Amino acid sequence: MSTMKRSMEINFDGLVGPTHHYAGLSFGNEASIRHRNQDANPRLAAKQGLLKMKSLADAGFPQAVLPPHERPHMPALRQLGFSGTDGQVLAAAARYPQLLSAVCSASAMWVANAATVSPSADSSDGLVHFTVANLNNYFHRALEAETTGAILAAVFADNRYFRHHPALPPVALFGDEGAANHCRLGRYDQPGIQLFVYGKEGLGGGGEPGRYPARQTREASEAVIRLHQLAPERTLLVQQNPSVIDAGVFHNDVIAVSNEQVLFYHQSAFREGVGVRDRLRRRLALLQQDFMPVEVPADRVSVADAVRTYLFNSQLLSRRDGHMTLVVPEETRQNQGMWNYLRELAAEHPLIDDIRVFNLRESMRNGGGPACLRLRVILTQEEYRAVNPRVMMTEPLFLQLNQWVDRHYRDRLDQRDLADPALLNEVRNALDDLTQLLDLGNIYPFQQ
Ligand code: SUG
Repeated sequence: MSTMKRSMEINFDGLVGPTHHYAGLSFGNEASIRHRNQDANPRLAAKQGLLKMKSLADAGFPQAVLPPHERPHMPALRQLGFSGTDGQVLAAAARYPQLLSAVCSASAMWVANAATVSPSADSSDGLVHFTVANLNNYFHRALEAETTGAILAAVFADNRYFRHHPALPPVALFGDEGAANHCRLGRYDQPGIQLFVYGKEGLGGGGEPGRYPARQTREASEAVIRLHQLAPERTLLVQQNPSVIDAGVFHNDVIAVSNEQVLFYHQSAFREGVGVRDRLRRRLALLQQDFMPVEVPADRVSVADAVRTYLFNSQLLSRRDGHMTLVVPEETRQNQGMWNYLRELAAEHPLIDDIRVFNLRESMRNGGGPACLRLRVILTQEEYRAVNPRVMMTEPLFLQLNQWVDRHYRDRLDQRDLADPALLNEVRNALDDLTQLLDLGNIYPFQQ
């Protein structure tokens, strides 16, 4: 096979925005609730993310960056009846702290929820498909869809290769959380199997969690399968175990991660248990592809510990030598049992032989680990050349973005700062600079 055809996975990480704070907005995400109203450090948060991007780029993994969104989201406040100057709108909204927090949330950093992406090897029209996630379970996240669409269109602009679908209708029946509930198995340059993991059936039946919401519906996943032109035999739709959602696994990527032929997951992740493994193996065998499941038993890692440490919210990345690196958050190293497990895994597994640890504490305190912060896109060389090159992480871009963060970000932010009109101006100035730095055109409401 010629090198022209070689495909790769690029991780696009969300850059943390200047209004990063802890508002307790996501019921069912225990870290978000636990850290509500604590002081946040947006500057540190952005730098922790940048460091992960740069270290992985330096280690040879293709890495890119996606910009934050405009917050406070003034159009949303105006739509809700706040009026007057921007300062007056903010002052009036400050009387509703949760609402103001929602329109200021930097949640767009968790780009695993930005969209579902299917590689061209899997789609019947041979294009890379993107469906923006509606994230309609929570108001603060539902605000992301429009700008996410604009950003993806600016980064993947060439319609000879890329096909963009707008978010599904923003109603409960079609709750869609993007790639966080989607795994792909198979070699990058060959047709693979896409695993869609839903939390409940929107029309009922099938059971659902009792305590916490199931965010992804089966109906949403089915719509994405149709939009992306995926043949039914190349997909698998399975239900998340309702009891793990009730234990704080609000997205499937908190309990499972895939890469090429490997699926690394907890024994309790799926409602139908081992059946998922057997079906995946059969489907991959039909494509003449291997399957290497790593099922972590409950007596080795409890679901509670998985949620606390984010073991499975890791990135499993292919190296050029054919082996894999597992990227985990610092919290896994702090837990002795978890760390012992990881060391054994790396010593014994034929492919996963390298563990990299990152301190992502600012994001983790809102329930966002390494995998939440990235959107994976599998591309051929030709498709890769059609991506906006300015978003690729390089030494100069890393330095520029760090300086940009130093110039524009505060090192302390809490709920009371959000109504400050100076913050709005700081954000707009920062984003204006950034769109130029990354050559994105006008993607934000304030630039229209
Ligand atoms: O949607 N947290 C995000 C975390 C998303 C993690 N992403 C993945 N698992 N892929 C969420 O719950 C908390 C915001 C706050 O409370 O301030 C928040 O939105």
